[in-house]
Amino acid sequence: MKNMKLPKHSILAVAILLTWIKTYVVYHTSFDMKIENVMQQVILFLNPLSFLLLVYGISLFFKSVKARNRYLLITSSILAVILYANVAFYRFFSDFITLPVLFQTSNFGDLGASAAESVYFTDVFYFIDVVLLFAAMKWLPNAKEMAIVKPAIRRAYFVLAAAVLFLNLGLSETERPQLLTRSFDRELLVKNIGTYNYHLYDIYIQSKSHAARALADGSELVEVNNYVRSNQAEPNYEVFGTAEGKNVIVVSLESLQSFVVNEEMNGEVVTPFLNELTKDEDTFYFPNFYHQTGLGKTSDSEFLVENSLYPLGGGAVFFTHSGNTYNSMAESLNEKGYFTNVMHANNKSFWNRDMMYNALNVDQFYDVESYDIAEGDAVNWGMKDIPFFKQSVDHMAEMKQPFYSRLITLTNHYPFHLEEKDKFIPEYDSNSGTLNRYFQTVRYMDESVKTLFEDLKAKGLYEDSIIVMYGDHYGISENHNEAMAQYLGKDITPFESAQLQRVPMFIHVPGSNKGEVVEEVAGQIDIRPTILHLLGVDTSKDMQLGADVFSKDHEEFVVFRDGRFVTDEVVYAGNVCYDKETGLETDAEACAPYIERASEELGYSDEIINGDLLRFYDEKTGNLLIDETTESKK
Ligand code: GP9
Ligand code: MN
Repeated sequence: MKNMKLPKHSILAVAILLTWIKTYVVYHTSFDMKIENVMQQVILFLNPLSFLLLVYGISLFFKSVKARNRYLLITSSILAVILYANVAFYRFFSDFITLPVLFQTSNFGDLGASAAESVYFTDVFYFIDVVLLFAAMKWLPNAKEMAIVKPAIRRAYFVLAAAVLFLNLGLSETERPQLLTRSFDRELLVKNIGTYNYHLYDIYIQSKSHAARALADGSELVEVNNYVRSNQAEPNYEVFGTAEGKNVIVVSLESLQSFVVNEEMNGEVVTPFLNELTKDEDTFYFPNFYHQTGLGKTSDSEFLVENSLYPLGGGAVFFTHSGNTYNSMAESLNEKGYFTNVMHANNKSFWNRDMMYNALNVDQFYDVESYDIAEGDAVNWGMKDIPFFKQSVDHMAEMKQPFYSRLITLTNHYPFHLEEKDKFIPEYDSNSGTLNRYFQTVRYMDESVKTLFEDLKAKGLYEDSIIVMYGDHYGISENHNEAMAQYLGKDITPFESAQLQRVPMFIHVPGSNKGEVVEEVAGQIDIRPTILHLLGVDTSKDMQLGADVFSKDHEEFVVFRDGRFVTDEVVYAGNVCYDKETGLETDAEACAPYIERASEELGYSDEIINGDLLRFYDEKTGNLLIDETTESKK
């Protein structure tokens, strides 16, 4: 061994290789990550490398052997502790660590108790790379030699590290577009960018929102409060309280847009059951209802429903602000004695739901673990909607009443795949496979909603419940404009694009006999006050930007998250003012007064979220808590 000529920096290479291989082995042995194809496997293998090259590479700047080796060992140990902490955490929570978890003191009790139980003697193997590195330093002949590193070599090394990072990000982007901007899920992040990079990303996201929060002192609320109060809508007392005490079932209809409702596709009815509902005597149907989501998609729509505030313009608020104080609909209904819950047969960490639901005071989250997904019950993104509804209603039958359940469907999700037996109508015939299949999955969704109603009746829950259903966001993006133009028989102008953001909304009140088609222009932000008023809950103190759609004061003015807006007369899109009736460009004057209002309203919402301002607000009294004593209300 003494005579062997090893490369000068072999100890650096050894450190990188050991941690790299160990991390990859740990991915497979200690986390349950679903790897669906070879590319995902390649990314998983590659993903620790860029970070390891970078941190261990810092050793190239050291001038003494001792300091360099100590740095390598300490780094290796810290990384081993981080990875191991994730392993131990995962054993209990099936999730990766995120900063807010460490700072949420309420979690600590759980963490401590769980940690003790989830440590085994064999866990020393998670530190095997540290031990081997230590051994290598002792026995590798040149580990005790110092090589002078030329700046050019060092530069080349870091260029290589950066190249690996970009290769990694590039491959991930093809596997999962918009991964970093939308965040999605911790598992997806770890799968794609690796545990270590994931922690950096997490620190970045969390510190950004912490900084804005630290600067806010609550004085910002005065102006926001004035705006909210001046737009307050008085309840309509013909409707107010008509569903008092009933169970509330809110259904998020994945990717459902209004353009399929009451329409046909090549002679096939697409939504037969929903079409019936639009004419039903117990159903209010809103054809001029718009989604207001941003990058957070489904989760943004949930945010709108729970908080009657806008989601954020960049990133997903479920990820960036799950540590905020909120006065959610779940919280209001909790106080009225409701058992509040969300049902969604997906990983609980998806969209950071587990964290956000805590912040929203949701009593229980029925995630994928609460469902029995038999062979053939899953397609596309997960459990099919029909069995999902069935098992959800089974859960409801066990609940203490009244309950507020939010159900999130999944089958009608891009890329809209279905098994043959679930295709009730043929595909469409455009150049877009996505749009062609969309009609089929929507048809399946329609069928699933029908079964939901039947299941509720069968369990005797129907009469005592109200059912609110809304499309969460668009399903067909502008990439399919040509195909959409073929289907709609008209060009997709910015006006049409805005109109395509209509999603259906239904409020079904069994036995009410008051059902009608409500033409009012409204948006997802209005769902909360509308439901609360139906239940007879006062919202006059709520810090909200939506209004009860049944109220005479409800304003026909819907702001999209990207600043477009729609009123009863105009549509403002692509910086052009359109006449709502004709779809033709109209006098900019007609839009002018609303342009500022739209950005003002979005701005207030952003202020509330970024400054975590609801911690300075007492929703019971409507008082602003703007002095030191407020600091304790976190
Ligand atoms: C996943 C579901 C779909 O849990 O919410 O997410 P989306 O991509 O529609 O936001
Ligand atoms: Mn969705």
